[in-house]
Amino acid sequence: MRIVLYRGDGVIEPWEREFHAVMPDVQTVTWKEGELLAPCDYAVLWNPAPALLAQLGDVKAIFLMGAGVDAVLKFGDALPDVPLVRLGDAGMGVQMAEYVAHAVLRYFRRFDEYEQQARHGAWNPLPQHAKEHFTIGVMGLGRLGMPVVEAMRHFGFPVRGWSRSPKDVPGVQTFAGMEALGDFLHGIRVLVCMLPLTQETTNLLDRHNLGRLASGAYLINVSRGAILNEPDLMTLIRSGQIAGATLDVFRHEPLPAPHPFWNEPRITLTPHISALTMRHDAVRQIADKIQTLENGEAVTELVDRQLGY
Ligand code: OXD
Repeated sequence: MRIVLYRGDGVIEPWEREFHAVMPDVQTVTWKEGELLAPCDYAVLWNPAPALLAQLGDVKAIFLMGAGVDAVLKFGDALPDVPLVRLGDAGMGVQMAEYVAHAVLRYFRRFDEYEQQARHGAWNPLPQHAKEHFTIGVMGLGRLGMPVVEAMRHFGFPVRGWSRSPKDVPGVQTFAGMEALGDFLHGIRVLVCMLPLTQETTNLLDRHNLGRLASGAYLINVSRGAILNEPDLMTLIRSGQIAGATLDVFRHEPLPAPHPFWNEPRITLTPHISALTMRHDAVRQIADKIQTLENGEAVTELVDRQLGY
């Protein structure tokens, strides 16, 4: 069996090593711009080049090395008509839960304010926030959203969840669809965005929707930067309507040097690290799914191109 491995960032060697360890009988193939690809059974990709995609019409499936599919679906009809499989929770769910729990607790226990105070030599205990008024709203209740919901429940926060289609989650007030978005957002203290980037979610977090949160709310975005209207967030932060944000993803990555987010102390930035792909877990998962497909069975995490995830 031959598998072509490709990443837009060129970091292929560690993936090749992992594939050889997990699937010793498989021949891995690399590809460079301008080359003709020899026939392959499967493709495993991240941020693919259009010229490679154009040569994948005969593979049995394309696997992605991550959970997000926007960087591939943007090619539309140029994407070969073969099954497209995203990564499931390959060690990413727990990392998301760690990242979000850290950010929420930092705001809830006012560590952000204590950091500022300490810089000015101020010893000044602040009143505690009341947990019952610190509602956490999680947008996206999929494989990566649910560990976040569970972590928030573990700490005893009131939790709301919003998803495209109705979901029943014990102990969580759930809302579904655009018609319920206003009710979901109303009065939330910390909004956590875990949504996939689709036509519907692009710019969803704009001045109007963020303005529905509680006064002094916080935003945590760990999914895709283009879901957030960045100038609108700056306006709301400057007005005090939004007290702070923790952002791991941006419309343009790396975040450009002159971007106003860099100099805004109420925004905490990280370089798209909230849930790093664990190579070994990912390759194990892909290997299992290849076996499943070879057995003629259906795999999970098959991308629905209409829905966009
Ligand atoms: C992903 C990502 O989609 O790393 O997996 O953003």
